[in-house]
Amino acid sequence: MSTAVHSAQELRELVWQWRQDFPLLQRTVYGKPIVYLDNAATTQKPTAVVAALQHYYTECTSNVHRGVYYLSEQATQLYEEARRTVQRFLGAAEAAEIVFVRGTTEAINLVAHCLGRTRIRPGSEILLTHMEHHSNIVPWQLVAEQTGARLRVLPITPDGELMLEAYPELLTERTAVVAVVHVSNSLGTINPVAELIQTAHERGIPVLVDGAQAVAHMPVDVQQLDCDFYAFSGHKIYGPTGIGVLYAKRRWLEEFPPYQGGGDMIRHVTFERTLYNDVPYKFEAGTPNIAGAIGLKAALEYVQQCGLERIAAHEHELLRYATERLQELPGVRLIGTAQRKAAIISFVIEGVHPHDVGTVLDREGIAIRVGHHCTQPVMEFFGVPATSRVSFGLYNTLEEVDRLVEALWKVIRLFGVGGNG
Ligand code: C6P
Repeated sequence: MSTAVHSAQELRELVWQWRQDFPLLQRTVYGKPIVYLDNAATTQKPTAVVAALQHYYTECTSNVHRGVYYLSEQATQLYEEARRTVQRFLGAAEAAEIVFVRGTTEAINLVAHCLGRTRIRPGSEILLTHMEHHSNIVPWQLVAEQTGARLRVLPITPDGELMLEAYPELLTERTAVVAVVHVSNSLGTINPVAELIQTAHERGIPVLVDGAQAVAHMPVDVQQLDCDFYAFSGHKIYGPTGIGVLYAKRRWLEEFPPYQGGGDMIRHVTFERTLYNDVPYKFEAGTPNIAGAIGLKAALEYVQQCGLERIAAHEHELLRYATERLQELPGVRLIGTAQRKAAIISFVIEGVHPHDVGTVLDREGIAIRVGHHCTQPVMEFFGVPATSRVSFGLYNTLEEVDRLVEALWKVIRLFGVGGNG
């Protein structure tokens, strides 16, 4: 099937077809058809992913890289095919640059830990941005404490964009690494990561990109970006929980010491000394999430079959329409109004706590996330304790946006916002 971007009408019809692939979307909550708008937290799973998990568990359960028997060879083949699928999906130069981990959080911890042991020294600087998820702050803080390095932070603007003019001065001869989110999970901002990487590389500084909120919403090519590290989670791209990916250029994986020790990451062990396995296995200690990797392969194939350009075009239309409609509502303030945004809208309603918004919406069958979204520095910047956040996936529709707006009117009337009591 061609993945060329279709007309708006064709896209809408396709979305109704895609929806059939997600059994959960057929269910009701409180007697109402579910409207699932919390895709940044996790996505629903298509039947292809559930079938891939079931196939592994019912047909080839066995461990990988260890057995000489048929089942184990089959499981190993599926697991390694999954690695090659991720490689192609990200445009990586070789499958050995794909490390399976639990998720974005573990991928970032791995890089922080390893850089902490190889490159980060007392006085080193770790450059983050003000819009990072806690997963891309705390691991670096831990490393800074251990090594005597310090964190530096690229500020953001009131629109929720990076203050790019401040970037070059923040890159010094002490900067050991730049770690930046591709798409902000609380603001929706798409950051110009290719430019940030190029500027850092001109100074010989490696860059980690947190792609947790990007890969399901736009095509990503790590060789084009030229990032040193790219992290994402399977469960945010229609795959299983507990599986994620660290892409790292081979030279880093060769240079890094192992992150964890255990089975499968070794070549030879004596009590005196251990010889480590080749990359990427050096970083996959213990029995991996075999089913997860196989499920992730099915998810990536599913997304590619839908077409990331088409998904992006459809979600852009949802974002445009929802932004327009939310702005019509009294007392609504959008948090994050960047020029380039993906699939996420954060907002507050004057005088109403986001938890109340979430609870009223829940009774209408609408699932959104309320809270600080693990980005407390962002909340502090905007002077709010929390926001309500709507985040789209490929299966959301304009009709669902209408239901959201209707439910928000209920909130507005219930709390008498702007005299609408
Ligand atoms: N954000 C959200 O509702 P894990 O938990 O490892 O799969 O992903 C962590 C993570 C890292 N970076 C970004 C930009 C993220 O959005 C997330 C997860 C979820 O926004 C849960 S807090």
